[in-house]
Amino acid sequence: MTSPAAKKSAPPVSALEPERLRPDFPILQSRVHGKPLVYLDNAASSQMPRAVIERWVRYQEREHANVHRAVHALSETATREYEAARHTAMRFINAREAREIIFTRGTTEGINLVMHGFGRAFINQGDEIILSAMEHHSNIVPWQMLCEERGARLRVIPMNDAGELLLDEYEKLFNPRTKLVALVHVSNALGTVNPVRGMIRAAHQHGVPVLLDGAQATPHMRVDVQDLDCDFYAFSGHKMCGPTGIGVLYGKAGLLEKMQPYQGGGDMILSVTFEKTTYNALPYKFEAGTPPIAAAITLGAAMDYLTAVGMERIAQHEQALLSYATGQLREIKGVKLIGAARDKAAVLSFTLEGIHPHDAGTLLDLEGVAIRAGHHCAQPVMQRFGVPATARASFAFYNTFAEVDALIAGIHKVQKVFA
Ligand code: 7TS
Repeated sequence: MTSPAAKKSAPPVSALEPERLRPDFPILQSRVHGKPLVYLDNAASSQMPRAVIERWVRYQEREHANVHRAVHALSETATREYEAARHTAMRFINAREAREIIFTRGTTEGINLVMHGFGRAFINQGDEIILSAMEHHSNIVPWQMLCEERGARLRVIPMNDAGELLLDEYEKLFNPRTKLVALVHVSNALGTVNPVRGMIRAAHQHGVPVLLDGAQATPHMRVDVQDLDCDFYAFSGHKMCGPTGIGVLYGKAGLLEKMQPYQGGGDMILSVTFEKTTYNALPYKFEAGTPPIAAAITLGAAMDYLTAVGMERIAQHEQALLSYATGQLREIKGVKLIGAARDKAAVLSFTLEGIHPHDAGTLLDLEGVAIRAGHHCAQPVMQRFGVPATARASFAFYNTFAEVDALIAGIHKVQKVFA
């Protein structure tokens, strides 16, 4: 079914040709409620191509052993592949050294690691942490916990009605008590791409380090931590065609070295006596216990896949999807877009007049269209825009213009049901 709006503007042509990549993704061939799956919940988690799935299988079938301990051949293979994945991650975000790459469980754990390792060491009574009004809960709650423990406080960068941070207000928040800026690179609820490079420069002029939450950036654009000059960068594997249970925390080596370990246990030590333990070198100091070996190696394969497709081409195609979908949504009466930043990733948060986002999501699902409805773990964003929840369509490079049409047709159907 094609909507009246869809007929008006022909889909643009994209250099990426997602139709050629889609056969790589077994799950994209599925049907849901008898309809072809239109997967538009990529900000929550993206899908995995066969080459990445096969990397997991190959590891389990032929390479599995514990890492960094045994002298036998399998353990050496597993260790080599695990460390190769670290190097892949280093190249993917252009870190200087492999020891600046710490494998974590995901963005959430990466931020919590910085809270424990950096926050507990350097943030005390009366100190301040700057966050933005569009943070995901995972970049709010850990800092709130630290503030409660230490008697520190949060300062929040406000945003305008388009969902753009007010940079003048940001500059005014700095004072000698400011100890950290913790900032989302790309908002999951609004799609806003924050001008982080300039914001980092401003923080550094005050001698304040910056942690970026890159969960929604690494799947969609080329990220260069040296060019950004961020001090920490956290992201998740499962949003970038990798598995769940794995993510990366990048940190500048000089800072990581000054930090306390996050967890204690095996692998993170050099020597242990009942009197004293000395810690291992980076990055192992922050990787206590048996790491998620299979997941890390598979994430390396996901990064290789994305690199082969090309991050620039991915960004360009997703921008074309965004502009096509935005144009179509704007033409539907009763649709209100939440988030209209000039620099935006392919996330469309919206409300439908008189229809709860959960009802819209449930009805769209019956059409095979998977979106997310809710507060997107960003309740302060919902409060800022005066809505309890939004419906959110979020795109990946494998999405097509025809899938945008299916979303639009689905929305028309939802409105008809509620009319
Ligand atoms: N930061 C941002 C900006 C996110 O979008 C998410 C997950 C996280 C942090 C946490 O990542 P995790 O892998 O540690 O869970 N965002 C979403 C979302 O938008 N819908 O589901 C999860």
